[in-house]
Amino acid sequence: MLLAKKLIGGLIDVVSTIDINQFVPSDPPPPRRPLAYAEQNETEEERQFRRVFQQLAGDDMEVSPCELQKILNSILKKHADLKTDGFSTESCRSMVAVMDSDSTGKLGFHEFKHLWNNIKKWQGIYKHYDQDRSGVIGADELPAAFRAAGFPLNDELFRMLIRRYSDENGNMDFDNYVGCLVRLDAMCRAFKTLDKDNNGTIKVNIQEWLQLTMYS
Ligand SMILES: [Ca+2]
Ligand SMILES: [Ca+2]
Ligand SMILES: [Ca+2]
Repeated sequence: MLLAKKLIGGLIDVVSTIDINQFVPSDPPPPRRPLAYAEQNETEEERQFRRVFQQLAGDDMEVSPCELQKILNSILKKHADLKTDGFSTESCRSMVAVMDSDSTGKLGFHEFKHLWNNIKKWQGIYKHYDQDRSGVIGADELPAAFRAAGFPLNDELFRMLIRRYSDENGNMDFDNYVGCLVRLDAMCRAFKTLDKDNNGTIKVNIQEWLQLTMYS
């Protein structure tokens, strides 16, 4: 019995090479606050950002997947050092879904700002870890870049992400990189929320599992 336990224990140690405590997903977007409260307590930077947001979001003050696509692709045009074939509709729908914490189907000010800050942070990492200045993150550059972003995955997971998000030469362009990180970040954040005792395992039922995986 003890031996069996030891064997199983050993096996689990071998299998779980990922330490949950080394994962650093971003904080969740803050809850929606009354506009009057938000405006009173804003820094000058936030006020400026809100003015820009108001222009981008239009009358409903929320950014739809289609608006997000237009915003991101118009910004990308100014960054010749980031190789990309443009953010796709599907990728923008997925990003809105994982950032939409109040389930409006669009991004409100705080949700958008949160996504924006993450993209800015990840763009810095992308440029830094694109060591051969090819404009894309090669398979050899990916582990260090993702570790810097707070996601120390194991080799198997990196291989899986390369199959899913990189081209046939193993290169990840900028829009695929952002799409991958937005999803990874959101899934890790959701996991940490469910892993209340922080032991690296969660128990979910089919409903919770589908909510987690299908709306992203
Ligand atoms: Ca792409
Ligand atoms: Ca929303
Ligand atoms: Ca590169």
